[in-house]
Amino acid sequence: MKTALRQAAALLQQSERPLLISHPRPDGDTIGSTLALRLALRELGKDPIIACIHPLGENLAYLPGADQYQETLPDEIDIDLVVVIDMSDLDRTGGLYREEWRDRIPLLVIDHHATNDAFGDVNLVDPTSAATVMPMIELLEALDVKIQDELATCLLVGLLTDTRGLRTQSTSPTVLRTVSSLIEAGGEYVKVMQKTLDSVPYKKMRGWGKALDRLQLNGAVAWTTFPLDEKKALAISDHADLDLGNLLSRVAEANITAAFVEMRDETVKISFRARPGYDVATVAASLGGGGHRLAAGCTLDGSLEAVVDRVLPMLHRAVESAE
Ligand SMILES: [Mn+2]
Repeated sequence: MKTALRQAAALLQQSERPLLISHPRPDGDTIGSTLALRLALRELGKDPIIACIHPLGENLAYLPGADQYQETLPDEIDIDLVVVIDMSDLDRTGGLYREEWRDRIPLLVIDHHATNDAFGDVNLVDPTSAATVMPMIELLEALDVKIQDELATCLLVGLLTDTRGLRTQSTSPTVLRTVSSLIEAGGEYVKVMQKTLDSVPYKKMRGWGKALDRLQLNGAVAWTTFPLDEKKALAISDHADLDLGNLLSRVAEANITAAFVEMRDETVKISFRARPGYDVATVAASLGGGGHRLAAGCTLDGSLEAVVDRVLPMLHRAVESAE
């Protein structure tokens, strides 16, 4: 980490026009970390470009600099460094990264996923961190940037979203101390809680209503489905995250939950959640997906019904094997 930190800081110091990329279906960590780095680099007199192939949700669009995001990049682009943020492999740039850059422009990776395969020229990756925000803070300190006000708010967003409001297993004393110091530095904790975490667009909540109407519980497995026609009726796009996985994870009687969402390309996207002591990573991996023991996912071909029939027995076996 220490060498990577020094090298990462050096890359940013040498750069004049870095391109910062956030991952598709952007969450608070990729956006908060990117916007914080953008503010820091501007303070250092640089001219960073920020990009993400999908638009930001309303719960992130209020952040400083959010309106500067580009969804596509011009063919001719004048950059001297690429920084990819909160992603474990290059596919996660959603196609924004160009292979032609590989030999001429350095690639800096800032991330916290255990599955990160160190695909950059410099990899500032800390798999023990609750969010990418944590290595980002170390980097900003190495760059001698003062963390305060708007910048602190951006960092709070990443930390508060990746810990789902400080309730995940990753919420360590260090995380809580970091949140405290970000608040002391002028980060707007209540605003982030209100605007980012406790803010569900009306049509998304209507979607939850439909999904919850179909909620089923069998033993310790709870699940629901979200068919494409309902998604279309509510004008919910495929990249809009319904976040059903986290919603279902709260069913008290369930140790494993699954949300089956029908996509426009005739696949079904599944979000799995497990209570501590149970494991959905193995199920997801056996279906070609990935993730962590407590939160994982995959995408399968087939009709909603067929996929549900195929996957439910696997979830019951996962419950049994943990007991
Ligand atoms: Mn993250």
